[in-house]
Amino acid sequence: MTARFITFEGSEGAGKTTQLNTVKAFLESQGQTVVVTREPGGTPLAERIRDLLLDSANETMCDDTELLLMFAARAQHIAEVIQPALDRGDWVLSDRFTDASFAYQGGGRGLSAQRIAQLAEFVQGELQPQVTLLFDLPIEVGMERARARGCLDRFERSGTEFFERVRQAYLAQAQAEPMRIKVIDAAQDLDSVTAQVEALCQSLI
Ligand code: T5A
Repeated sequence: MTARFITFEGSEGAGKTTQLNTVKAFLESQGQTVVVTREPGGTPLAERIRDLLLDSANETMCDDTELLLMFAARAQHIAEVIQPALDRGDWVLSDRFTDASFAYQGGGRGLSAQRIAQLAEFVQGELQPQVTLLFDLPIEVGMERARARGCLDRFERSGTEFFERVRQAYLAQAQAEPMRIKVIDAAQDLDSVTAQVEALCQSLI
């Protein structure tokens, strides 16, 4: 079995984490070894960087610092978790990866895509997810779900316009790379979204 790297993307409250578990259950039912991880984070050091990034007290963080911290966490995550798992032949399911940097720091914050691509090349070289599930839904629906969970982090406090730019950047990526990025209609009820993901699972193996 070829090792597979699958990432889960979308704006806030899109249901990525919920559906990552659907894919994990499917792969394990097929006898596969699955490593579940997330970004920013996934290792003790990268989780500390995540805390800095999400802490709403860090409201003065400038956009370049945010971008560099995302890639610093990613470098650690690749070295410590993702690459070793792929080398072992395991599957890796990551709740977000570099597409999020293009969508949030590129689309949302307005940083240059070329600069982000340079960092991606520097940090990950040829490493790319083979499949990315993009959970797309109207911003208000996702924010309603996120709000229902409790207090909002530094990103979740951003305005609707920021998230609209994030959403459009994700959709543009999906249009540019239709073979890798599969768009899921995440506005539907849980059972319907799960059914869409289960249908895709069949094509993974
Ligand atoms: N970030 C990250 C960047 O800016 N750049 C980067 O490079 C990277 C890697 C943290 C933040 O970091 C930013 C983006 C983020 O703002 P995160 O931890 O993934 O990233 O944060 P969130 O996107 O905020 O994660 P959420 O947990 O809010 O969203 P999920 O995982 O998409 O949603 P999930 O599955 O937890 O579901 C949210 C709620 O909705 C319910 C669930 O039960 C849950 O309560 N739900 C549904 N309800 C109704 N219908 C459905 N279909 C539902 N699906 C789930």
